Order: sequence, then structure tokens, then C-alpha cells
Amino acid sequence: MATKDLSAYDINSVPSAENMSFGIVVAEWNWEITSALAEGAIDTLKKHGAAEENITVKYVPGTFELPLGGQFFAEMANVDAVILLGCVIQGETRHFDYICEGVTQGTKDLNLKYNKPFIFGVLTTNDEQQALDRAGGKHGNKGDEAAVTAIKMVGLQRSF
Ligand code: DLZ
Repeated sequence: MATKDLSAYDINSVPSAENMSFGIVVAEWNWEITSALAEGAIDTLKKHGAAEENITVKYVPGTFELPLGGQFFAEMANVDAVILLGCVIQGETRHFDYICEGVTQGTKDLNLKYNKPFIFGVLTTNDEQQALDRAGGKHGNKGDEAAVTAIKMVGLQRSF
């Protein structure tokens, strides 16, 4: 079990993703970061046995749109879990707060409304370097961690 940095997890603690299907929604804003998160998430899902055809990736303009992208998956696709990937970097205005609040509440609402895991893979950082550090840099890749969380939550749901 990892409680701090899920990038350093015990591979044996994660169920096989062989028979699981996933949607991934990627925000295009801060693309250098979010594309690295997506790459990490896809690689990790495959590493745990997910088949390429069971991973569907869609794109939205910005992090604020992630919950609606997730809802499209819930309404129009049959996947076991949805991973939402975005990156919001603090600027000079309050935009950061509004986007973070919207995507956080929106993601929480999706989880409870659809009784399905919608994984919050959104970086909320003070600057670009902090984001790079968490998108394949010195603090791991939060896309990997989002993928592991998705697999674990599907496994948990199936255990009931
Ligand atoms: C407008 C905006 C700003 C200022 N910053 C970010 C950001 O750091 N990360 C991000 O993913 N999106 C940003 N956006 C775009 C919003 O998420 C959204 O796409 C627009 O407000 C349109 O709804």
C-alpha cells in the first residue's frame, strides 16, 4: 500500500485489468503536461493487462470540460471506469480557483451519480515546473497513479 506517492506502488497489490474497460478524457490545455499524463495512464493500464481495444481516449479543450467528457462516457459508452486528466496552473486571476472547484465537484458528482469510478487525475500547481515534476518527472507520473486507482476501484466494485 502506498499512502504518499502512488507511483511507488506494489505491483502485486493491483488486480489484473485484463477484463476491464476504461475511458480516458484528456484536457488539451497545458498539452505538454496532459499528454504525458495520458501516456503514463495508458502504459500503466496496459502493463496491468488492459487490452488496447478496451481503452478509449477522448479530448476536451480544458480541465473545466473534463466532467462533461466523463458524463459522455457514462451516457454513451460502456466502460468500467473513466480517468480524467488535466492540469491547471495558477495564474494571476481567480480562474484557477473556479476551474479547480468546477472539476473537483463535477468529478465527485459523477462518481456518486453513476456509481462508477471517475478518477481525478488533475494536477493543480503553482507553476509549470511543479506540473512537469508530476508528469513523468521527479515526483513520478500522476497519470500512472490515476490508472492504478482506476483498476483498484473497478476491482473493489467487482468484489461486492
Ligand atoms: C481558461 C483557462 C485557464 C486560464 N487556465 C487553464 C488551465 O490552467 N488549465 C486548463 O486545463 N484549462 C484552463 N483554462 C480553460 C478552461 O479549463 C476551459 O476550457 C475554459 O474556461 C472554457 O470553458
